[in-house]
Amino acid sequence: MTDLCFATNNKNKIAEVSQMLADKYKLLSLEDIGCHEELAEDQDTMEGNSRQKAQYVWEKYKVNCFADDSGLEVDALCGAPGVYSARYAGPQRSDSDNITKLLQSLQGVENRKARFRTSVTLYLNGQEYQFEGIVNGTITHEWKGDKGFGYDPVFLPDGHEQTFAQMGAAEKNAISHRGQAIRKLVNFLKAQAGA
Ligand code: ITT
Repeated sequence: MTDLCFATNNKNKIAEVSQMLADKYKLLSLEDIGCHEELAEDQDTMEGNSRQKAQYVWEKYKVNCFADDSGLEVDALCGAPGVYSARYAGPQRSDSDNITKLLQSLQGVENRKARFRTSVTLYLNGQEYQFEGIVNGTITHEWKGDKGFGYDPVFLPDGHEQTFAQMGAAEKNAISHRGQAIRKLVNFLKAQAGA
Protein backbone atom coordinates (compact mmCIF):
# COMPACT_ATOMS: atom_id res chain seq x y z
CA MET A 1 0.00 0.00 0.00
CA THR A 2 1.23 3.48 -0.87
CA ASP A 3 1.00 6.26 1.72
CA LEU A 4 -0.94 9.29 0.54
CA CYS A 5 -1.70 12.39 2.59
CA PHE A 6 -4.91 14.40 2.16
CA ALA A 7 -3.84 17.94 3.07
CA THR A 8 -6.99 18.97 4.93
CA ASN A 9 -8.06 19.18 8.55
CA ASN A 10 -11.61 18.21 7.65
CA LYS A 11 -12.11 14.66 9.00
CA ASN A 12 -15.35 14.15 7.01
CA LYS A 13 -13.47 14.67 3.76
CA ILE A 14 -10.78 12.15 4.80
CA ALA A 15 -13.33 9.47 5.74
CA GLU A 16 -15.17 9.91 2.46
CA VAL A 17 -12.08 9.62 0.26
CA SER A 18 -10.57 6.85 2.36
CA GLN A 19 -13.50 4.61 1.47
CA MET A 20 -13.15 5.37 -2.23
CA LEU A 21 -9.47 4.38 -2.35
CA ALA A 22 -10.13 0.96 -0.87
CA ASP A 23 -6.96 -1.07 -0.23
CA LYS A 24 -4.58 0.52 -2.76
CA TYR A 25 -3.58 3.61 -0.80
CA LYS A 26 -3.24 4.27 2.89
CA LEU A 27 -4.75 7.71 3.42
CA LEU A 28 -2.94 9.86 6.00
CA SER A 29 -4.14 13.06 7.64
CA LEU A 30 -1.89 16.08 8.24
CA GLU A 31 -1.72 14.99 11.87
CA ASP A 32 -0.54 11.52 10.79
CA ILE A 33 2.49 13.01 9.00
CA GLY A 34 3.29 15.35 11.92
CA CYS A 35 2.08 18.52 10.19
CA HIS A 36 0.36 20.65 12.83
CA GLU A 37 0.72 24.07 11.22
CA GLU A 38 -2.04 25.94 9.40
CA LEU A 39 -1.54 25.55 5.63
CA ALA A 40 -1.52 28.87 3.77
CA GLU A 41 -4.13 29.32 1.02
CA ASP A 42 -3.66 32.90 -0.10
CA GLN A 43 -3.64 32.55 -3.87
CA ASP A 44 -6.28 34.23 -6.05
CA THR A 45 -7.54 31.07 -7.77
CA MET A 46 -8.79 27.71 -6.50
CA GLU A 47 -6.14 25.98 -8.62
CA GLY A 48 -3.49 28.16 -6.98
CA ASN A 49 -4.75 27.36 -3.49
CA SER A 50 -4.99 23.59 -3.96
CA ARG A 51 -1.49 23.65 -5.51
CA GLN A 52 -0.10 25.79 -2.68
CA LYS A 53 -1.30 23.33 -0.01
CA ALA A 54 -0.21 20.14 -1.82
CA GLN A 55 3.15 21.60 -2.86
CA TYR A 56 3.89 22.74 0.68
CA VAL A 57 3.28 19.26 2.11
CA TRP A 58 5.29 17.54 -0.64
CA GLU A 59 8.26 19.91 -0.30
CA LYS A 60 8.37 19.95 3.50
CA TYR A 61 7.42 16.33 4.31
CA LYS A 62 8.26 14.47 1.06
CA VAL A 63 5.00 12.54 1.29
CA ASN A 64 2.74 11.92 -1.71
CA CYS A 65 -0.28 14.12 -1.13
CA PHE A 66 -3.24 15.99 -2.52
CA ALA A 67 -5.29 19.03 -1.50
CA ASP A 68 -8.57 20.57 -2.61
CA ASP A 69 -10.15 24.01 -2.78
CA SER A 70 -13.73 24.84 -3.70
CA GLY A 71 -15.98 27.81 -4.19
CA LEU A 72 -19.21 29.19 -5.62
CA GLU A 73 -19.11 31.28 -8.81
CA VAL A 74 -22.16 33.42 -9.57
CA ASP A 75 -22.54 34.75 -13.12
CA ALA A 76 -24.34 37.99 -12.19
CA LEU A 77 -21.56 38.73 -9.68
CA CYS A 78 -18.83 38.21 -12.31
CA GLY A 79 -17.74 34.92 -10.69
CA ALA A 80 -17.81 36.11 -7.05
CA PRO A 81 -17.53 34.95 -4.32
CA GLY A 82 -15.32 32.32 -6.03
CA VAL A 83 -12.06 31.71 -4.24
CA TYR A 84 -13.30 33.97 -1.39
CA SER A 85 -16.48 31.91 -0.76
CA ALA A 86 -15.70 30.99 2.86
CA ARG A 87 -15.11 34.64 3.87
CA TYR A 88 -17.60 36.38 1.56
CA ALA A 89 -19.38 38.19 4.42
CA GLY A 90 -16.26 38.61 6.56
CA PRO A 91 -13.49 36.82 8.45
CA GLN A 92 -15.94 35.09 10.80
CA ARG A 93 -16.56 32.54 7.97
CA SER A 94 -20.26 32.29 8.83
CA ASP A 95 -22.39 30.25 6.42
CA SER A 96 -25.58 32.13 7.31
CA ASP A 97 -23.94 35.57 6.96
CA ASN A 98 -22.54 34.48 3.58
CA ILE A 99 -25.96 33.34 2.33
CA THR A 100 -27.65 36.52 3.58
CA LYS A 101 -25.08 38.63 1.73
CA LEU A 102 -25.47 36.52 -1.43
CA LEU A 103 -29.26 36.82 -1.48
CA GLN A 104 -29.02 40.57 -0.86
CA SER A 105 -26.52 40.96 -3.70
CA LEU A 106 -28.92 39.13 -6.02
CA GLN A 107 -32.06 40.99 -4.96
CA GLY A 108 -34.04 41.87 -8.09
CA VAL A 109 -31.49 40.06 -10.30
CA GLU A 110 -33.03 37.69 -12.83
CA ASN A 111 -29.90 35.81 -13.92
CA ARG A 112 -29.33 33.45 -11.00
CA LYS A 113 -26.93 31.07 -12.78
CA ALA A 114 -24.04 29.80 -10.67
CA ARG A 115 -21.66 26.89 -10.32
CA PHE A 116 -19.68 25.19 -7.62
CA ARG A 117 -16.15 24.38 -8.63
CA THR A 118 -13.46 22.25 -6.98
CA SER A 119 -9.79 22.08 -7.85
CA VAL A 120 -7.72 19.15 -6.62
CA THR A 121 -3.92 19.09 -6.88
CA LEU A 122 -2.03 15.84 -6.47
CA TYR A 123 1.72 15.51 -5.89
CA LEU A 124 2.71 11.95 -6.73
CA ASN A 125 6.45 11.19 -6.63
CA GLY A 126 7.13 14.88 -7.20
CA GLN A 127 4.90 15.14 -10.29
CA GLU A 128 1.96 17.55 -10.18
CA TYR A 129 -1.51 16.66 -11.49
CA GLN A 130 -4.72 18.73 -11.31
CA PHE A 131 -8.35 17.61 -11.42
CA GLU A 132 -11.50 19.73 -11.61
CA GLY A 133 -15.16 19.18 -10.77
CA ILE A 134 -18.02 21.52 -11.70
CA VAL A 135 -21.74 21.47 -10.97
CA ASN A 136 -23.98 24.07 -12.62
CA GLY A 137 -27.17 25.37 -11.04
CA THR A 138 -29.11 28.43 -9.90
CA ILE A 139 -29.34 30.46 -6.71
CA THR A 140 -32.83 30.21 -5.18
CA HIS A 141 -34.69 33.20 -3.73
CA GLU A 142 -35.15 31.50 -0.36
CA TRP A 143 -33.33 29.07 1.92
CA LYS A 144 -34.44 25.46 1.44
CA GLY A 145 -33.22 22.48 3.51
CA ASP A 146 -30.95 22.14 6.51
CA LYS A 147 -28.42 19.49 5.47
CA GLY A 148 -24.93 20.05 4.11
CA PHE A 149 -22.99 23.25 4.72
CA GLY A 150 -21.96 26.54 3.14
CA TYR A 151 -24.26 27.74 0.36
CA ASP A 152 -26.14 24.41 0.06
CA PRO A 153 -29.56 25.83 1.16
CA VAL A 154 -29.66 28.26 -1.80
CA PHE A 155 -28.01 26.14 -4.52
CA LEU A 156 -30.35 24.27 -6.86
CA PRO A 157 -28.33 21.99 -9.17
CA ASP A 158 -29.53 21.89 -12.81
CA GLY A 159 -31.94 19.04 -13.52
CA HIS A 160 -32.94 18.63 -9.86
CA GLU A 161 -35.90 19.82 -7.81
CA GLN A 162 -34.09 19.96 -4.47
CA THR A 163 -31.32 22.21 -3.21
CA PHE A 164 -28.08 20.56 -2.03
CA ALA A 165 -29.30 21.15 1.55
CA GLN A 166 -32.42 19.06 0.88
CA MET A 167 -30.39 16.09 -0.42
CA GLY A 168 -28.71 13.31 1.53
CA ALA A 169 -24.90 13.21 1.49
CA ALA A 170 -24.75 10.32 -1.01
CA GLU A 171 -27.13 12.04 -3.42
CA LYS A 172 -25.15 15.28 -3.21
CA ASN A 173 -21.78 13.53 -3.63
CA ALA A 174 -23.01 11.74 -6.75
CA ILE A 175 -23.37 15.08 -8.57
CA SER A 176 -21.33 17.60 -6.61
CA HIS A 177 -18.22 19.47 -7.75
CA ARG A 178 -16.14 17.85 -4.98
CA GLY A 179 -17.53 14.39 -5.70
CA GLN A 180 -16.64 14.73 -9.38
CA ALA A 181 -13.11 16.02 -8.77
CA ILE A 182 -12.40 13.35 -6.15
CA ARG A 183 -13.71 10.59 -8.43
CA LYS A 184 -11.34 11.80 -11.18
CA LEU A 185 -8.47 11.71 -8.66
CA VAL A 186 -9.44 8.24 -7.42
CA ASN A 187 -9.70 6.82 -10.96
CA PHE A 188 -6.28 8.26 -11.78
CA LEU A 189 -4.74 6.81 -8.60
CA LYS A 190 -6.29 3.41 -9.21
CA ALA A 191 -4.88 3.35 -12.75
CA GLN A 192 -1.44 4.32 -11.37
CA ALA A 193 -1.64 1.51 -8.81
CA GLY A 194 -2.56 -0.95 -11.56
CA ALA A 195 -6.01 -1.67 -10.15
P1 ITT B 1 -10.97 23.40 4.21
O1 ITT B 1 -10.20 24.40 3.35
O2 ITT B 1 -10.52 23.38 5.63
O3 ITT B 1 -10.98 22.02 3.62
P2 ITT B 1 -13.28 25.09 3.62
O4 ITT B 1 -14.49 25.42 4.42
O5 ITT B 1 -12.38 26.24 3.22
O6 ITT B 1 -12.50 23.88 4.31
P3 ITT B 1 -13.63 24.59 0.77
O7 ITT B 1 -12.34 25.20 0.41
O8 ITT B 1 -13.96 23.26 0.19
O9 ITT B 1 -13.84 24.38 2.33
O10 ITT B 1 -14.79 25.61 0.37
C1 ITT B 1 -14.71 27.03 0.57
C2 ITT B 1 -16.09 27.60 0.80
O11 ITT B 1 -16.90 27.40 -0.38
C3 ITT B 1 -16.87 26.89 1.93
O12 ITT B 1 -16.58 27.46 3.18
C4 ITT B 1 -18.30 27.12 1.49
O13 ITT B 1 -18.74 28.42 1.85
C5 ITT B 1 -18.23 27.04 -0.03
N1 ITT B 1 -18.47 25.64 -0.49
C6 ITT B 1 -17.56 24.79 -0.99
N2 ITT B 1 -18.10 23.59 -1.26
C7 ITT B 1 -19.40 23.69 -0.91
C8 ITT B 1 -20.50 22.81 -0.92
O14 ITT B 1 -20.37 21.54 -1.32
N3 ITT B 1 -21.68 23.24 -0.51
C9 ITT B 1 -21.85 24.49 -0.07
N4 ITT B 1 -20.88 25.40 0.00
C10 ITT B 1 -19.65 25.01 -0.41
